[in-house]
Amino acid sequence: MLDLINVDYSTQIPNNVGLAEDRQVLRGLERWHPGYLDWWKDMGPEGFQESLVYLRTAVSVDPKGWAKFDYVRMPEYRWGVLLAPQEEGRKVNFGQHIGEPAWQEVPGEYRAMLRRLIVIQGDTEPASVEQQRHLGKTAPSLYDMRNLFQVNVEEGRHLWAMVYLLHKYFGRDGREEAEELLRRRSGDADHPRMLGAFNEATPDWLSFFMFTFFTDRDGKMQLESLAQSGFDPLSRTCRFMLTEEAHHMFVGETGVGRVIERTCKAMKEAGIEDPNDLTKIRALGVIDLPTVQKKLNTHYPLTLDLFGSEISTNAANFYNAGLKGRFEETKIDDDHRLTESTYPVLKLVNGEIRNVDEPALTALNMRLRDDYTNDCAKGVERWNKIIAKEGVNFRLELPHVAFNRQIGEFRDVHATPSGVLLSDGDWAKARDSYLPSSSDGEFIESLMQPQTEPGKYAGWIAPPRIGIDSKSGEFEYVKIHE
Ligand code: BYC
Ligand code: FE
Ligand code: FE
Repeated sequence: MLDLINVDYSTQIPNNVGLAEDRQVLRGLERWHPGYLDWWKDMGPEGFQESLVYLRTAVSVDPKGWAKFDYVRMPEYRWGVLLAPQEEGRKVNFGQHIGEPAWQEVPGEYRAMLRRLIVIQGDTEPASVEQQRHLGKTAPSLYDMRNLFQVNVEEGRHLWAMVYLLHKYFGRDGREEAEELLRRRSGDADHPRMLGAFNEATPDWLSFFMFTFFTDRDGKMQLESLAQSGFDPLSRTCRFMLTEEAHHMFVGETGVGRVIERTCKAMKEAGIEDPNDLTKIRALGVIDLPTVQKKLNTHYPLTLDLFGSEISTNAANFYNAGLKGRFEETKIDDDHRLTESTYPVLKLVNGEIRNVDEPALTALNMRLRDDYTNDCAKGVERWNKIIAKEGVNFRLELPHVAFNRQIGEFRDVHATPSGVLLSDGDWAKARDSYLPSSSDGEFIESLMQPQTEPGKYAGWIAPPRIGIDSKSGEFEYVKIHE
């Protein structure tokens, strides 16, 4: 009898999908495994492959307790294939097949579309590990270093999740796609990762925290939409990935929160009231709030680009086919077909930014992006509460969606963070007041000195309120030389 909650360790690949009885898929994955380990050693965290890291490993998919914490050398991490338990009688919940039983096999007519969705999802996971591989060397504490590596090994597991689907359901072309996922490289001129944001650098820890706040949150939104899928194995995979994703966003939100807290406290101690007095604030060895805003201005638009064009026939086709739904699809009270309804889309009309009603089906990217923006805005308000509590007169804001975009309706225009359109010349003059300049970057880089003593934190970031797995702040989260 297959135990769908607990993980089977009898094969090299921990899983709850009965791999031991699925010889062909098991063999395929065992053949892929060495290439994965080579990739991890080449492109995973640089300089810490032999260190003992206090990591959580998924040992179950029981929501009441699925993780076990222990010291692990990262290359020995047990990356597993874990799907949320199958729901009895689950149906396709939207699109033209609404009401039909959810598919346990790939519907032939949707094979190409589904494979593409899975490959794009899979491609982002190793990309983020590549983008973050150099950050261990400048970690502000062992606690933060451990969180970085936790995120990294779980993104590795998310790659496994997609590779399992490719091997199990897509035969030879699935196996070829799985090979390609190990071949592309973030930022590589010849073999880049598929989506824009995953080819950008993550130069410092403030960028890492912004990335896990903003870009992992795109992960959340996309996974939520794919968790609605009528293709049941994809839905079950994404549902379990979402439980891990929560920690990644926690790392980002608390990371930025701790940067802000430290800056405000240092300003107060030094009697500095003006948040724009950069010279004095930077002399304290903390990151001024206007520069935090500039980092936010970098990562939010890059992530908005990951939602694709506002108007997209791809998105309409994914939905119609029952492959990719809306955020919280089953909680929405409408016909779940969207053939008659409209959705307001922000567009550029005769040089003005305006809301235009568009067919809801083709506006699904815009809708998901709006849901994402709402989710981000709540987090930004929690940051603003920290600033207000420290008595500093400053607010962080999400820039307007027309600001600094590469994809969609606003890709060819320049706009200020408040959404006023600018000429090319005015943009060139104003750019460095909106986005990090090279001197801002150099200043942040100058702060990125490692702090590897247990219980100590770099001067630009406050300690966390609580540790991981109820451990104390003094706990040695990474034993670097063991
Ligand atoms: N960069 O109709 P359009 C995560 C392409 S993050 C480059 O506008 P569509 C994670 C597009 O592929 C979640 N190319 O967009 C986070 C299409 O190409 P083709 C990842 C882009 O298809 C942190 C063309 O432009 N998962 O998990 O409706 C750490 C026209 O496309 C971009 C997913 O994204 C871009 N930004 O929507 C670790 C879910 N945007 O077909 C992990 C799966 C668009 O003409 N993906 N293009 O060659 C999707 O649902 C959709 O592919 C997208 C794009 C939402 C990404
Ligand atoms: Fe992921
Ligand atoms: Fe993530």
